[in-house]
Amino acid sequence: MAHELPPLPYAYDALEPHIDEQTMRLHHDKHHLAYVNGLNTAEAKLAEAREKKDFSLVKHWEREAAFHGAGHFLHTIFWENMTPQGGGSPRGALADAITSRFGSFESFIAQFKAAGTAVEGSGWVLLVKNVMTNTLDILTAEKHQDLSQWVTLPILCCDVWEHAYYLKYQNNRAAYIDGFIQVINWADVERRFAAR
Ligand code: MN3
Repeated sequence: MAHELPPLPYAYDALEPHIDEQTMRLHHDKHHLAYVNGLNTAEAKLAEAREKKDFSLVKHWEREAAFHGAGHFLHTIFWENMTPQGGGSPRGALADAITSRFGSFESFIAQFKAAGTAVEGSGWVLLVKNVMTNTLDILTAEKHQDLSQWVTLPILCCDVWEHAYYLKYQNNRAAYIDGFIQVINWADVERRFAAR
């Protein structure tokens, strides 16, 4: 079953002025689509390799599957993590878990922003739930295929690759993260936190 590019859950300009329409069109229609196509190619090549029992290129195609697969799945969460009615703060069990882990919502936001700003080069800052301990952490990934803490699930993903913000924010990634925080769909993050 081939992977498909999921449609955005809102219009391309719905997150203005925080995330601009042109960035959303390029980011979703070009960048994300490239990950979907790359993952499908990698999985087809791996299936072909299994069929032929020729794994001479397995390292290459597994790396491709990691790069494009991580890109596809993290972007899918990233779109749903945002909403035009976003911002504010979470409620319920997620709010309690954030306070328990980070001291306060304000401390969480401060650490999330500091972590995202400090990522070297391209990558992600992620709020993750450890499914073994049921606690939260903020983790960063340089690029994204290197994110390999297997017991965690990304539930809030902020793309800090330059293509996510450069047209509007240039080198001011911190301001972009501020904008992202204004459009977070906390109901979606709460739903992801509650799921196992
Ligand atoms: Mn991206």
